[in-house]
Amino acid sequence: RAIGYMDSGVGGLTAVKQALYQLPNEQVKYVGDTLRMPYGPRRTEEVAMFTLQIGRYLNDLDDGIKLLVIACNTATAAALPLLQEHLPIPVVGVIQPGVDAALDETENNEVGVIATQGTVDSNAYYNGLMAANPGMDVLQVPTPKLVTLVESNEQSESEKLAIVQEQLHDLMNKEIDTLILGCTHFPLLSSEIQKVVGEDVTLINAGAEAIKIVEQILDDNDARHGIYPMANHEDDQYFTTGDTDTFEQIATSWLEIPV
Ligand code: DGN
Repeated sequence: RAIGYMDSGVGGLTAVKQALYQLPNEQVKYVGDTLRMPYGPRRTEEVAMFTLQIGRYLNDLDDGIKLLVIACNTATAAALPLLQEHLPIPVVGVIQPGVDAALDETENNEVGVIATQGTVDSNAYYNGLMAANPGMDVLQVPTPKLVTLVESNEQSESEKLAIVQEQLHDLMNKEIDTLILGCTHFPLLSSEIQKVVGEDVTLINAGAEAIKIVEQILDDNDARHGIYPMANHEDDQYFTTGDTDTFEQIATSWLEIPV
C-alpha cells in the first residue's frame, strides 16, 4: 500500500519531495484541498473536520494507505490526536519533527517560527520548544500571505521577494540562528526566505523532517517496501479539490517528475 499525504494545497509536496528521495520505493497518494485553502484563518474545529474527512478518503480509497502524513502544520495542530484516534493506521504530523530539528540545530537558543495564523495561535511550536528547553527565546510570526503566494504561482521573482520581505519584517534585526518554516508551503520559497533572513540562519523544513519519523515507523512495523520491484511513480496518485492545471504545474516543477 501507498503512503498518504494531505495538505490544504501544494504545501505537502515538500514532504513528498523528501519521501521520493529518502523512501523511493514507497508509492504516494496525495490530497491537496486547494478549494478550501487557506486553512490558516479557519476555525480549529473546521480544519479538524476537513483533515479527518481527507484522512478517511485516502484510507478508504482502493486498497487504502499504510500510513498518513498530515503534511500541513495547521491541520497537524488542529487534528493530529483526532486522526490518530479515528484512523486504523499510523498518522504522522509535521510539528514535532520541526521542533526536534530546530532543537538540534540552534546554538544560541533563539528560534523563529513562521507559520499560518492558525498554527501560531495554537502555540504548538512554542510549547514544543519550551517543553524541551524553557530558556529558549521563541519568536513566532504569522506570514499567511506566503501561502497564497505559493499557490498563485504567478508572481515574478522580484514580486515574490518583496512579499517575503514584507511578511518577514518582524524577524529582521533579531538574533535568531534558526528559522522553522512552520508551514509546508514555505520551502517552495526557501531561496527567497534565505535571501531575506541571511545565510547565517538555518531554515528548518518541517515537512521533510517528518519523513524521518515515517521511515522509523515503517521500519518498526516491517512495513517498508523492498528495493525490488522498484516503485513506479507514474502509478502515484495526486488529487486536488481545486484547479488541476495549476496543481499539476506546481507539482511537476517542484517534484521534478510528471504528476
Ligand atoms: N500548508 C499548510 C500548513 O503547513 O500550515 C497550510 C497553509 C494554509 O492553508 N494556510
